[in-house]
Amino acid sequence: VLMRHEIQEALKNEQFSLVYQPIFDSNKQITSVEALLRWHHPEQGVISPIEFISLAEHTGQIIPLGRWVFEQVCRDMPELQALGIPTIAVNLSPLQLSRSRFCSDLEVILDTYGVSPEQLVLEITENVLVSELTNASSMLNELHRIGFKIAIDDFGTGYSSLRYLQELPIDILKIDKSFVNDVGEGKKYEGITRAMLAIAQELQLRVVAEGVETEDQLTFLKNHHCLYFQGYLLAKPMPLTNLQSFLQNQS
Ligand code: G
Ligand code: G
Ligand code: MN
Ligand code: NA
Repeated sequence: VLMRHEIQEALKNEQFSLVYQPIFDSNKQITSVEALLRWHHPEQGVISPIEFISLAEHTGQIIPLGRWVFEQVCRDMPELQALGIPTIAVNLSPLQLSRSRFCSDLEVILDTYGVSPEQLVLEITENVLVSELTNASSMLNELHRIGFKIAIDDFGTGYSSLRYLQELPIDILKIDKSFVNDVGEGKKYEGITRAMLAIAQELQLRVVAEGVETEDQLTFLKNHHCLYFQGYLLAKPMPLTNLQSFLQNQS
């Protein structure tokens, strides 16, 4: 089991790293990458965030850890820009959004590294919007006013009403992989995915389909006006250095 002090130690000992998973348009051009956290534990090897994010949320360590992620993304930004990748998506946890200093902390980091907020997509899960912890609406308005793009992650799996799609400053919907998994040859639960794509089109929201694993899924999504795709079929999350060779091999 992971102990609470281990996260603090791991930050100090530089055991965290980021991998980047490309997001493609329908011409297989990379339009963005999503930053995903990895912990290189000295005894346990590489640990997925599924194993430690909730612990970090309970202990409050998600605050320094989230700040580290944001700083690392800013440090990597020049290299990603040089590769022709215009934006990076960063996952946020609800606790980060609940702090009143959140916006000003981010602005200080942007300043330090000379990164512009337009280069960043902030991914939040739908449940942030119904969390009692956060005054999500005013925080999102503030972040959007600064210039960040806002994406709803795992769209369709949360407990909030659809009304927020119209009321909040949302730029992107990321359709959860559980829905993407249900479309294509031999699958019969395509209705919800089709309906989500129709809602997004109606509200002029950009849609990213997550967890695309088969050509059948990709074809279905393209036929229903989805324009952006992420998933193992196209590319797995990879360290920055591998992204360079990935792009070279692609062209
Ligand atoms: O590849 P994957 O195992 O990376 O991610 C598992 C889960 O961890 C996903 O729900 C993802 O959103 C979350 N996650 C990955 N990186 C981060 C991060 O930097 N911050 C937060 N809050 N969640 C992350
Ligand atoms: O919650 P969030 O959407 O941020 O989580 C992204 C997670 O999905 C990461 O764990 C990432 O590694 C994983 N992932 C990305 N592409 C695929 C895929 O094609 N299939 C599956 N099963 N997982 C994927
Ligand atoms: Mn995400
Ligand atoms: Na997701």
